[in-house]
Amino acid sequence: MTIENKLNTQKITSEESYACWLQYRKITDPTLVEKLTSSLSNLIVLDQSERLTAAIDELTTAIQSMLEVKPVTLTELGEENGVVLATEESLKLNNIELEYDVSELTVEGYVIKSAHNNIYLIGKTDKGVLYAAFHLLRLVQGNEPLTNLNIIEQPKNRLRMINQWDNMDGSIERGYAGKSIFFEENKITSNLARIKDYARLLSSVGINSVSINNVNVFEVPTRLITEEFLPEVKNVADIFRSYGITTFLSINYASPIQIGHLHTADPLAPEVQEFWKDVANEIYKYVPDFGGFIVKADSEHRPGPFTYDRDHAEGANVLAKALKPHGGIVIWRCFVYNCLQDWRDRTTDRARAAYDNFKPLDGKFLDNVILQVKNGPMDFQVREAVSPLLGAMPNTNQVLEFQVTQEYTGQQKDLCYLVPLWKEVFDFDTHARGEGTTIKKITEGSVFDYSHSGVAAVSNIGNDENWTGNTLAQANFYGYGRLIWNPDLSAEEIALEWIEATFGNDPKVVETVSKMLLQSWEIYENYTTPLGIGWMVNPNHHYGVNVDGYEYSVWGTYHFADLNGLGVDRTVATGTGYTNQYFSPNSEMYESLETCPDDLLLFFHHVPYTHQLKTGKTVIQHFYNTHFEGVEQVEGLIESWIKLEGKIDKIRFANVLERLQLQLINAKEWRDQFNTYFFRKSGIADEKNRKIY
Ligand code: GCV
Repeated sequence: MTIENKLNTQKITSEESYACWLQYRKITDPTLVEKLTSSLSNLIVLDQSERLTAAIDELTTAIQSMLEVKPVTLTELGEENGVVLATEESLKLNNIELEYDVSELTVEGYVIKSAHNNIYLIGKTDKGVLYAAFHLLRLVQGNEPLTNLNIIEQPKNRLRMINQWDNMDGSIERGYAGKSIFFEENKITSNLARIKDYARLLSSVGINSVSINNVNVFEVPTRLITEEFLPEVKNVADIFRSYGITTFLSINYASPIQIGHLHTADPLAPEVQEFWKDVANEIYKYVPDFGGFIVKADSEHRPGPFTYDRDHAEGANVLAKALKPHGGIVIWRCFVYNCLQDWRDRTTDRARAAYDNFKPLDGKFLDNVILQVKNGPMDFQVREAVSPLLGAMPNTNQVLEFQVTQEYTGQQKDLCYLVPLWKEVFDFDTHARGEGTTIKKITEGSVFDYSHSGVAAVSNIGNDENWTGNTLAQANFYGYGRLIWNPDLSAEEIALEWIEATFGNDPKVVETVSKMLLQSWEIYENYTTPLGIGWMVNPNHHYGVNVDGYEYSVWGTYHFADLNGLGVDRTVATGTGYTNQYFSPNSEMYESLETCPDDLLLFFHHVPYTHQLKTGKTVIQHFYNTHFEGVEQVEGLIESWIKLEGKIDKIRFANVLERLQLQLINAKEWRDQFNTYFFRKSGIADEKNRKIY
């Protein structure tokens, strides 16, 4: 039996599993309860809107659950003190003076302020008020006393998006937490309550956009943009809107042929342009604030403008023109490469593809097009170089793409907290405008004059009771939202917030889970593919070790291992020339064997097994060491978790333990197959004489 079939997905109902970080557990300390009750018993809401209703609902549910008091909702300021919810506009109308000029807030910003014996939740708009309400509840869950509050928050990134890869038959591409919550049997779900709970979770961490269907759009979902499905898309969009979230759809580039019955999808054909205009007009009748389209074109067998000898700017602009009058945008993915390339030809390099395809088009896209670029040039490996396309197109809007779903990082069986990886990407200095041009500054829109920028990521949720399959993978969902709101938050801070909201404040639980999360990326890398080698996964499903594996490596392995050495020579001097896609001094740093960082060594260079790393170890010895250590570390994770028995409810405890045990099987398989393979290739024994099978 393979590991992926061993998972005994639990169908046991558990409120804690479902609630994620919105547990709102009862507060037991009587002094704290008294203080909080006096601050939170009245909710005074000075405007009316769907989002303010959502904020009031959330506060009411949470306060009732934590303090066992149902707060009273009032609509004007009077004798009673409490939590005041207001926008900049209503603050003015009510002549309320706070020691802060609210007009300075950006459009989604908010202030939480103690003043005049009230707690003010003030947003530039009602969206900010909703975010402020979630922030206040985060403080209460973290046992903060709520005195002298003076918090000013504005998101650093404008677009903060989640991409569902959900198919309309209910399956999810790269989904590891059950079926889709959006679709079943080629229809949109009737379980709108679950969509609402998803919207609450997204909004609580500041995510403001969602695309609900897979970027690989096949037959039925192609029709999502037609009258057949738009009434139900509207229902979903209505829910998201009241939580400050804009709805997008992925489209099939061949729609003019498939649903428009035209003979072409050529973006320059007038009838195709007409088709897209009509589609846009129809969509906006149902969803007046529709966000726009996500497009995967000319990649992995998907149709695109290349069929008509058009470039991607021509391809995207036809859609952008159709959406423009309605305020919509096109998010055009740069994951464009030829998956049937022959890898034995060493001048061919998949890593080069995004830059080679898009860099020459800089400035040719309309201003409501955003290019979505994966964080690495390959495909969400446990470690890759940062994509050189990010920052290389000063005249074209860009959005960075992460993957929260753990396709190549353990598939929510193995523990892998991804926030430290994302932070490394954000902090990478591209040098695009000299030193200090970090990725986070580019996505924040402070380097180039972008009209749109931000971050998107592939979701990791499904209809499992706990949303993410592995309870601890909820930390990635939470962490993604919090980090893209503010990329300067640390991975530790985010982990602590998540743990306290999810499991409570027991110091032993907080300390243990935090340590487990923070070590987990390194552990996963240790027993899988260190030194930037990547891949070596089973074809198609991508879980578990396969030394020569991966479906698109039929032309030869991705790692080029032979009797003498391994790694991909991406240098200008002797390899694919990829290092040249970086700005100086990164290009020189990666080009030279001396300065290339060890953790990306095999991503950039082909070296002998005896090559000495900066630690003094050889590559082969490093391989043996990390693989033995990785397995021991997983055993350590299990020991740590077992010590929490009784401190965490049984269902979540068992859920994580079951996954950790599968992780151990996986880690051992990786260790044994990986070490054996390289021992046989290199003929070099482990200097510690450990058993290699
Ligand atoms: C949605 C990788 C994944 C595919 C995914 C693709 C993409 O190749 O394995 O499942 O397709 O990336 O990002 O479009």
